[in-house]
Amino acid sequence: MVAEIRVDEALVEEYQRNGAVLVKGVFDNKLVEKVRRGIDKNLKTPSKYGESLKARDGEGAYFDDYCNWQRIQEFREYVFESPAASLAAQFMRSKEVSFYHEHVLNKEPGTSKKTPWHHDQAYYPIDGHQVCSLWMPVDPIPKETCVKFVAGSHLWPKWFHPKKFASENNYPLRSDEVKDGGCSRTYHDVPDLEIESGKWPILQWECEPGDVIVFHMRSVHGAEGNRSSVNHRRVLSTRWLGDDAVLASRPWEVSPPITGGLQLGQRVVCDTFPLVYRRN
Ligand SMILES: O=C(O)CCC(=O)C(=O)O
Repeated sequence: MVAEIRVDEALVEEYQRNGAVLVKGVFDNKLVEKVRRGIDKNLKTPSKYGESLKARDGEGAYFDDYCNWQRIQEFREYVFESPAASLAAQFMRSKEVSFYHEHVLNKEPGTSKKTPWHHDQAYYPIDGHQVCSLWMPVDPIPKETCVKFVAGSHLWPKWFHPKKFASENNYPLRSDEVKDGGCSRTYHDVPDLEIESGKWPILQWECEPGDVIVFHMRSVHGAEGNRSSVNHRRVLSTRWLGDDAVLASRPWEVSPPITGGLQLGQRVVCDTFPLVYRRN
């Protein structure tokens, strides 16, 4: 059973306003240790989706993989027993919460490969506003290595093309979408240069194991590599969907490439995306 946790309403307001918020010390050491074990299993046995990226030969790798919760017990316990789903419900102001997937990210010591600026929701076949991720580090993260967010960007009217992390190129359009003239929504290039020029305020924090960053799936975010010569930067980022999340179409192959057999417009709750939490 999901553990309940009460969140300070001021933090919920901050999330709703900024699209990202740091919540200090929500997970105990036992849970952090469990998730660390799960991540280490995942690193040793990547799935077909796993990739290890390097900006240059001979340096640390940026590993990422996802959708392993069904085979990694520690992740299942985190999803179905920890306070994560209760947290997600309160931040999204949702009555129910389903689990979309988990994402493991590890930047080895001496990794210069960055996380490009992007927002997540365009990668996913999901429309709706009650959609968030919980970014949970299991290593201490100095501020300069932490994921960073463009404050308030989750409320921008624009949607952005997803980018391949490996090449940092936009996702190619599906051939049937090119033929049909694409989907009805216009997707823009992420305004990297304007973000880097300081046009908008950036949110970034120092984090400890036990902390979590809650962010909206349309919050534009990115991160530097890991300059430490000794410390890994291991993170479990879990994706959660609330009452208004429905299956949508995208003009590229969605990532992860799964839709759980749902029809467009259907609420995203099924065996593949299980309902984890319902507020009493
Ligand atoms: O940790 C990072 O560098 C990137 C995280 C990210 O993009 C995500 O969790 O959606």
